[in-house]
Amino acid sequence: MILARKRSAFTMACLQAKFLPSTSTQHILHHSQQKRNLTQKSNSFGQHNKAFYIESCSDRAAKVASIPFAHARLGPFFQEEPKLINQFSHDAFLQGFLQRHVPSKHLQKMKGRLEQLGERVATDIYHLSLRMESEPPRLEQISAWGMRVDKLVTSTAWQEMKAVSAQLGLVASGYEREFDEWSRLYQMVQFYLFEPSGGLYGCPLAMTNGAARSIELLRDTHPWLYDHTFPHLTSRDPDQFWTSGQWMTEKRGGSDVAGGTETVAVEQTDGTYKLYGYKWFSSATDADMTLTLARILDQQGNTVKGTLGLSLFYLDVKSQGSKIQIMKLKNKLGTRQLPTAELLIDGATAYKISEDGRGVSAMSQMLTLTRIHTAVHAAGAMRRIINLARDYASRRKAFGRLLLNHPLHVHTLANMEVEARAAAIFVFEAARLLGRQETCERNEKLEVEEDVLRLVVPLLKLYVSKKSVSVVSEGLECFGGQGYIEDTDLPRLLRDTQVTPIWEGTTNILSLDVLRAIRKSSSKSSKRVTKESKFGMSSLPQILHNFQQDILARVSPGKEARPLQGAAIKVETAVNMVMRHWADLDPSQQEMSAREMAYSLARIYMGALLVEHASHPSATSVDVYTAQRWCNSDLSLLCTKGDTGIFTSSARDLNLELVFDGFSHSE
Ligand code: UCC
Repeated sequence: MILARKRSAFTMACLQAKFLPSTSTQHILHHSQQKRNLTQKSNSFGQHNKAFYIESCSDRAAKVASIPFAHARLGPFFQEEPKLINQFSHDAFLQGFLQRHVPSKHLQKMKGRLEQLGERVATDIYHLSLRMESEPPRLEQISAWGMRVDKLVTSTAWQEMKAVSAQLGLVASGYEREFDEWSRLYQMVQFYLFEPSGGLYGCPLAMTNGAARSIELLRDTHPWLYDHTFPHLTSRDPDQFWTSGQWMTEKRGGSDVAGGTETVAVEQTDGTYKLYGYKWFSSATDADMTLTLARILDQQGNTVKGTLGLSLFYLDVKSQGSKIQIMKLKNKLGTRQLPTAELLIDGATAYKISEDGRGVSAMSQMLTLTRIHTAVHAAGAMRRIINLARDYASRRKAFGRLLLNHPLHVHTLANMEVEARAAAIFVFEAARLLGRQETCERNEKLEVEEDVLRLVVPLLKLYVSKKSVSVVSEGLECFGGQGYIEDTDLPRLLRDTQVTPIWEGTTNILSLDVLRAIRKSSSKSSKRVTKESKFGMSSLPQILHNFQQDILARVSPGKEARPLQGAAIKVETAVNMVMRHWADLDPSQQEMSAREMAYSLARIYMGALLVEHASHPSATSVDVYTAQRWCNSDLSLLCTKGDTGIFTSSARDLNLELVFDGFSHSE
């Protein structure tokens, strides 16, 4: 910049002193600013000036070269772009979490590997994802000679990402269990770093991870399935590695699986089944295998309706030929790298791997994994945009100062940072709890944690996904107009995170899943907590009771530490208020307020995690400040909104009137 200014002053002086009258000098500079080249200038100077200029300027080439606008025609100022640097070594919060939880015998090895991954996601893996974005999959349905081929064409970058994923052991690390109960935590941290640079390959990997866990659980009952698939799903060898699909969604609806699944399974004499149906949203159409739901057709040609009619099937996709036809590729807002398709299944051979009618239950393990993955993707997107925006704040000057010297800008970034940390700790804790469920000996503590995890998974998925859209959107704003420009690769982050509140269960569906888990727990009367507790709840379903106790235990040390006392008490007060409020609602009010209930539980849980983190001896003042900021927000939305009377039956009627005002509707 300084050099350019000096050069510009020098040119001006030369021109004024030696060659041109000052008006002509102004003329030249004016035209330069208009970004025209010198050929154009000679036309616009007029014949007199042109002749004078050419005759007088013996060393014209040198002079021309020194005019700042003449060479590049772009002007002298270039904004430095935000730099993507090692995504692990600069993540103080993540490192603090690992330090706190992972025993020293594992920590150094784990950190060493994550350091390497943090570098690769900022370099070669990221570059691969850019190619994946610019070379989206396409479908060749008819060959040049008129044959129906349904050929899915993916970019070489997509295929390379499969190999990279296998080599990194992104799925394998969850099953090798090298880090014992912290293996899932390690795996999800790998994904946390990988997702924003993974070109959506995290989607097939999520489903593969879910399938691997489902099949691992079937090891004793279906050893042939385990032996045939598990080594491939968890392989680090790119030539051996398989991915899996998760075919749940059909034309009649993505959420209402029980009501919408039309695919039927016809038993064959050899015990296999032939499937017939139409899958509306197959996310990784090039998967090697899939798990899918279907209804068994009995001898009379009837099926059982609802959940009880659904069974789970294993299907080897690659060997089906024309029995699986790709009808079309989906044209989506984001996740454009992913070959998402509509599939017609016309007699594909499949194997039943659940009891009759237990398909949804058998698939729930897979859902647990893919929902955690979705939240990891969302939390990773928040981290990435903030990292870039933070870097940019140290490079971008506006109104005479770097952005980092504008308190309003930094205040905005700090708000985002608190959300991102809360999301990250939520994800890490869910992964830690999952790892414990999978590897630790069962005892009372683990049973309580199982209840907590049952609630945590939908809460995590619904809250973090929803929040990521607003945080990433805010992040784009931090770059001004550049945040809206495709070449920067920033808008992709928003497009690719907008999917997270939608797939794997929308916000409302997951809020209802929370309600379903609570009600299922209530119906187990033997486990119902009926004693009056010191918090005044007369009968809280066991799962909520366990959740509440978990929260209270986490914030207890914080109550002893002065700077955290206020935050800890806020969490404690909120959880008690929410439980009391919820217990007073009738079933229809509980349903209507399910989202506010879920938001409250999620925010309380995140508050408890941040307070717990900040009360650890190794915590920093930033950890304390993060917990304080989080806990100063509304943690008990259910009560805040409920107290306004918004969940009453009259409010329900008014909602209908408001929404359909001026719009006639049946029913
Ligand atoms: O496939 C899709 C796209 C894949 C992309 C993956 C990407 C991952 C991203 C990675 C990052 C890059 S999307 C498909 C999305 N579809 C859904 O998520 C479905 C949404 N709908 C639901 O979640 C519903 O709530 C259903 C289908 C789970 C509920 O159906 P039903 O028929 O009403 O089920 P029930 O009757 O409530 O539950 C049947 C059994 C019960 O067990 P029992 O009979 O023992 O009481 C439930 O407790 O299943 C059990 N169950 C569960 N268990 C149901 N849900 C769960 C659960 N979440 N956890 C544990």
